Amino acid sequence: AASAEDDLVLLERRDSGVAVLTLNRPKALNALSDGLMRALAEKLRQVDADSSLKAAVITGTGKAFAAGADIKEMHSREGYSDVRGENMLAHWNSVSNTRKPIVAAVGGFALGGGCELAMACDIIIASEDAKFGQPEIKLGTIPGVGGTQRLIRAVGKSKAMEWILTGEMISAQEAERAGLVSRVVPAGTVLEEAVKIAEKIASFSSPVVQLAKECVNAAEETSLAEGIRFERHLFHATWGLDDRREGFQAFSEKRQPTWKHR
Ligand code: CO8
Repeated sequence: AASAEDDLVLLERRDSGVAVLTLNRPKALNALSDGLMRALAEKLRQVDADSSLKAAVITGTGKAFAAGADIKEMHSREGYSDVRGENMLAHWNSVSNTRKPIVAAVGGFALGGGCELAMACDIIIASEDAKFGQPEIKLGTIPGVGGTQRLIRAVGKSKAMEWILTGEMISAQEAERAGLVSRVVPAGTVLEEAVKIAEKIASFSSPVVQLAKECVNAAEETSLAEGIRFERHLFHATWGLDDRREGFQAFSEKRQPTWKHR
């Protein structure tokens, strides 16, 4: 049965194998309430479990991708025992735990938890009107769902420190120069551009795509030598897949491969 919480994130299944997840609390600039994050976690679980879906796009509505965690909701919690007791932020791991690739299509504000959500995705495409930032310092707190860890990996120490310690907003163009986003596209086209990338990814063998994603992500957590060993194992593992055989066969026969596990 559909609940009100369900509507906080809309899931559209496209025939191309791409799921479009739309954050849908426009009146609050898609502030990421507990309910919204629970709905997002549930929809991502559905995407991972549905073999007809190969990749996902997460996008916002109107003026915002997401203007942060829900400040009013968080403010209602008093003290450490409240936030720890409720395990505030528990649903956030669902994004990085999703095995299928996720493209963030960011238009408007991606602030605080919104910037952290975009960074938990695999690729960020920004509209030219996108604004990123970690403004928590202005509220007397600090990023709480990966911002301090993911931003430094994305843009290096000096920029990460400046952005986190000043709380200033970052334009799409600066985010692209710094390597936070992979490209900037004209306003109004960000969702379709992100979907195109997701469709390209969805056209390849799904298990192979997921192995590649897992490998790239391992680089953020391991030493180089360990990461290279991990990569070698997964590379060898592709020899166990029909699709690896088909890809090589198609090349030698000068034809397009037909993936079994699309
Ligand atoms: N939380 C709750 N409500 C919000 C949020 C938010 N993060 N952002 C905007 N809203 C609400 C506003 O209160 C307003 O509601 P109402 O109409 O009822 O007054 C509505 O959305 C529209 O917003 P504005 O009128 O402010 O729109 P403007 O265009 O004037 O301003 C801004 C847009 C600049 C984005 C402004 O809304 C703003 O500064 N928002 C807050 C940005 C921010 O500080 N984000 C960081 C939040 S802290 C955080 O994310 C910590 C993450 C780690 C912990 C995660 C815990 C779950």
